[in-house]
Amino acid sequence: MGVLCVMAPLPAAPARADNPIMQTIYTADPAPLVHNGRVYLYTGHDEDGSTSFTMRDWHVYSSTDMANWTDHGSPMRLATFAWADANAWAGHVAHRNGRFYWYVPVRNRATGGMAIGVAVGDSPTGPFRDALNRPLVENNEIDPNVLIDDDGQAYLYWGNPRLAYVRLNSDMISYSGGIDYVRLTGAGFGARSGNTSRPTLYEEGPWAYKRNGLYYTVFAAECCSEFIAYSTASSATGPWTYRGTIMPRQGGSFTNHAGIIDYVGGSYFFYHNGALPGGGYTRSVAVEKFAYNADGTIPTINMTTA
Ligand code: FUB
Repeated sequence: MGVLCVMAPLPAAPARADNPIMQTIYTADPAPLVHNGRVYLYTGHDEDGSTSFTMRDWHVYSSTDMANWTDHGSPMRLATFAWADANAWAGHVAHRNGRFYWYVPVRNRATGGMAIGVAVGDSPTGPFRDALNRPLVENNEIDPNVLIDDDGQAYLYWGNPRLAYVRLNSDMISYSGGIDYVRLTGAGFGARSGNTSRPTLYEEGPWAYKRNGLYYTVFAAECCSEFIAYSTASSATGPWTYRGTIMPRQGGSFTNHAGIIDYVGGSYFFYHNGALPGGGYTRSVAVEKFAYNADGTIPTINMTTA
């Protein structure tokens, strides 16, 4: 689809263009959220000239028509988490209790390992503050994603190389029980070929959600470069069945990262690529409109530039 671009300094202002959505800064790791008739798009930010991951803040955009986007600036950065010192990587925002919970992986200064923090805000555009002043989860893995099931149970998934989850309490900033690990099997997540320590295609970036009674986990597969694949299940904890590729390897970025929403009668697949001049570490978020097949499976989706 021909989409948009934005970019206006604060105060927020609308603008329009084509894929990639933002064309004046590099953005990565899209996490869309539909709230009160508006799409909020949370992204990471690759800094100019990056030759490795140089990511220090996150950005927020919003739209009511998927064509004109408003830039809400950068309401959250590494400094939001006093215990973090690097790697403002792929996050996810969930809405509950009238609040917005932004889960992000960052490097813990004390351990040097990755940890998942959670910030909270009263508005989808912030301000956000560290909800705990310490990590929520610490197992040196990345890419948190939340699914709130119909019975109210919220699950926080994350992981590279494993796929882990915990059951969040209703306060969304604590969890009960220990960390569970999804059994990664070829039937569940696709068999990986070649000599590798990873048994399946699953690499990172889980995007778990429920639609029409079916649970989906969309994920970045088989780095590098990555393609986007997915699995489905009849419960939030599996067992999962591998369903194949959604987005093939395309776009000149060695990573990809998906987020999916339904909005005003359409379904939208967000991802990132290397469409803007730069290199593998200067990525850009884009979006494609698509339609689910009648059986709930997802068709192949190709990247577009307009
Ligand atoms: O943007 C940093 C990392 O690259 C993310 O955490 C991964 O999902 C990959 O996109």
